[in-house]
Amino acid sequence: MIRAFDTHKVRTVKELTGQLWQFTPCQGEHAGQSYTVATPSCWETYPDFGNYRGEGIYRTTFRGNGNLRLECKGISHTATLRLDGQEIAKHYNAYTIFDVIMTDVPEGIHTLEITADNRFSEESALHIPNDYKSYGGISRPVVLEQLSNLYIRQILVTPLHENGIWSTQISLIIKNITPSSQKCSAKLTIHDREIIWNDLELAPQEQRLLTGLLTFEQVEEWSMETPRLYYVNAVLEQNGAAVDDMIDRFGFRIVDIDDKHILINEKAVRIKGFCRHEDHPQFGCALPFAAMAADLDIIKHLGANSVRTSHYPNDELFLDLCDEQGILVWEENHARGLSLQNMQNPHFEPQAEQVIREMIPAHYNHPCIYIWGILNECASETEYGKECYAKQLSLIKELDQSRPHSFASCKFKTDLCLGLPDVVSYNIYPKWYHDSPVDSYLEDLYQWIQTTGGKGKPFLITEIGAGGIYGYRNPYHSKWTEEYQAEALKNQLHGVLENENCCGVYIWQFCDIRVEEEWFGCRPRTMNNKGIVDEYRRSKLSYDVVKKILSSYGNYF
Ligand code: ADA
Repeated sequence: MIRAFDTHKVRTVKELTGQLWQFTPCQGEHAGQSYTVATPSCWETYPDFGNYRGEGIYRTTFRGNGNLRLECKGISHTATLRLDGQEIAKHYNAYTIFDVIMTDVPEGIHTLEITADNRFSEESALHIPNDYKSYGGISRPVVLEQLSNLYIRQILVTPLHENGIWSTQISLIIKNITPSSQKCSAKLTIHDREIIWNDLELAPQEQRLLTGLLTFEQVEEWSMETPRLYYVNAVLEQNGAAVDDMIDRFGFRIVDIDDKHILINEKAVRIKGFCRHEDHPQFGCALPFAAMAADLDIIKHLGANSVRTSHYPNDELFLDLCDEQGILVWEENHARGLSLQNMQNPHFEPQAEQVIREMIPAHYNHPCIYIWGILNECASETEYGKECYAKQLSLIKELDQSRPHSFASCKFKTDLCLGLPDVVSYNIYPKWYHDSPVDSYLEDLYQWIQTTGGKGKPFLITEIGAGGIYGYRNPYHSKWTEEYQAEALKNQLHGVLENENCCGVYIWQFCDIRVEEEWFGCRPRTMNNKGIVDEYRRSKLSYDVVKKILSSYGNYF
């Protein structure tokens, strides 16, 4: 399953994953041997490859000809693509979509090779040994599309609501992929409205931006309670015949902030969420649809209304599910805990910027995303770091003025960047990493934030939690027991949710996850054990405690 809906009716789309490919590791004791594996998948789930760090070549064949578009939704973490032995694309980062256009492909059977590489090196500034695993493999779908002479590259729909009237600002990008000029017309439809652009002529290889505004009399809003989705359908025609199309979904909802709250359609929402890694003992980071849906069932059952995609852009199919179920999403670019030295790696800024430039257009239309985050717990206590934060936050605003932005800090009273984001967000661990009383710790931090650029901004706790090893229980409730975790979370959640200065909370974290031995080998089980459920989604004692507390608070202030 690629998406929760068909994104094309005219353009033919064929998923190349969702079947067996050949896999050949390039290093290690099995180098050069060929295996038959299901895709999408991570090689850490194959026998003998549980800890393989290196390159792996995935191979498949397909019949095709003419103009083709290949889209990779996620190759972890560095990809090199070859068609019939010729390199056609390279891409860094496991969590963002990339594509390659191949023109005039001769008729026949073609061989596609995708080399995935999950090694750490100076060239990889974002995938580094960390408190989550950089898996290896084809972790999200690979799709082959048949194109004509022109195609639709992107549709962005920005809902507007003024004087009680809903409208949508449209931007449509089309491209001529031939060496000759092409005449065409374009039509875009939403609900009972349409825009037509006639008599277009695109020069060879020209990319054209088409814009427009549609106004509506009667539409239903998207909200957590009534997540009403609408389709946007764009078609390109040449000589009266449809030659390409694109379908996407969006919702009529507006995100705003005031000096204390995040507002969805002018209602102050109380964020009650979980930080969630894409991680599973059976699938690595390549969770199939049913596993994603099962995670969301648990999250809803726990009384939560939001997910933070810690610490990278998520699979768009997961976002489709959040759209359909009214679950708010904080999505963030890919970074966790990068030090000043990490941020001074010359590859850091271009790689972090690339993730933002790929994440926002690809996920722009999802109504569930209410905020963009960057650079979780990076060096925001340094002047150099502040320059990086400022550049990336302004890039987000350049790409999307319809949503607030933020970043999750762990720098307590040393952060230099709180004047930059729309929403001030902190990761705090009273009762875990330090024994401070939650209430006074939180109030002390909030008062300091008022003096250092955070005044007049919503204040969000983006992480709070404690470790609890599944099955470890004792009458002393010692640290790492399930009892200790439940008591700490009870204390922490009441402290945050009863604080009138906080607009909400994300619990760290939804489930236990694998961590890199290279750095977090000290963690028990080489796992981050702060999940409310363990890696197999088995409830810990904190599950019922968290459910009771979250369920006792409504979605709005
Ligand atoms: C940080 C970090 C998380 C995780 C957490 C923890 O806040 O953002 O990714 O590492 O600490 O478990 O300590």
